Amino acid sequence: MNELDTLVDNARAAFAKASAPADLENAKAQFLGKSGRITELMKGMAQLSVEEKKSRGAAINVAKQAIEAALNERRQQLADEELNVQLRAEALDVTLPGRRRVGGGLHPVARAQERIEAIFSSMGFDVADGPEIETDWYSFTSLNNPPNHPARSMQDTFYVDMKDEDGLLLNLRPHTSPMQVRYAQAHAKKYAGQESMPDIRVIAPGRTYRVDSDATHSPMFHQVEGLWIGENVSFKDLKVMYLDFIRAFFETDALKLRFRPSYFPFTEPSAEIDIMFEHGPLAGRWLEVSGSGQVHPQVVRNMGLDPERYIGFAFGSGIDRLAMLRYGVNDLRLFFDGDLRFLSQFQ
Ligand code: 2NL
Repeated sequence: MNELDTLVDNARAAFAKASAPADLENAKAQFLGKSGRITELMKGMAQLSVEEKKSRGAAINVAKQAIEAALNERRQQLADEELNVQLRAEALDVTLPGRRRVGGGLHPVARAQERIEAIFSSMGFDVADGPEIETDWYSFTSLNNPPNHPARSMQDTFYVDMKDEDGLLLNLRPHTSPMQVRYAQAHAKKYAGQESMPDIRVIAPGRTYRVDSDATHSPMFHQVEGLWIGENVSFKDLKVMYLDFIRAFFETDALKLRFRPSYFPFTEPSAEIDIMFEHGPLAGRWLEVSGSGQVHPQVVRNMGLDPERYIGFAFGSGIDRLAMLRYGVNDLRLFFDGDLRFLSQFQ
């Protein structure tokens, strides 16, 4: 084998040994670089005759082209290998099982509220929803609260640093009654001047706020109030309606209802509603579940209705408390801590 063939073989071997593009470029310099073997051979032709230069030059060129071809081949090989490594690394296993989404669900208080809405809807009640930031008139005056009533105080009600048209601070509604007054006003206006008006049957569920915080009180809580106003509505209707509701809510007829005299400025007479389960862990104890009463004539007037003609009954229950009784929760704060160990039990 002549010297040039050996040189080409050596170059091929050196390129084959290079396992990365940088190694290959180093190997290239040894053969094709400025002071590489080919350049050296070219320089070595200086003393040769013109004839000899011609044939020697041609032979060196053949060797140079063979080395360049070997270099390009190896470059392509390395590039292919690199691509294959990358493709293997990025390969998708389409047979892998999909990632499951963590299941969410409704908060127990929201579930209780949805049950309440469904039950009252089935009994022909509208569900009304409205502002949580209220005026002094809707939260207090319209409900017959005297101007100096303690409920109006900063110790009991949250105020917003913004005034209404009367120059009074807006409040975070301490009950959902304002929404019922708004609903009743709209109803009265709609039928004003007509011979008769269909009964007002509405519930107002939602968030309410009071300055209060302990194991049984949260500064934000949920209330549902119900209102039924017509020309011929009585305490009997309230009692039957509430008994139907509470039996549907707890899914049992084995419970008793009791009305206990009480006082609210917006109803006269007023009563607390207690229930007693006949079976189960809560059996045998009277549990207070609602306030209620005949809507005070002044409140009927504030709704835009004639209290000589229209009479009404109302109740107000805590949704959080109903949810606690239904789901057997003993501390109200669990509802508002956002602890998934607690919340996920309801899914
Ligand atoms: C309570 C007391 C009650 C009402 C709410 C009401 C609403 C209007 C007019 C008259 Cl628009 N009354 N609501 C009546 C009696 C009691 O709730 O302590 N609930 C937890």
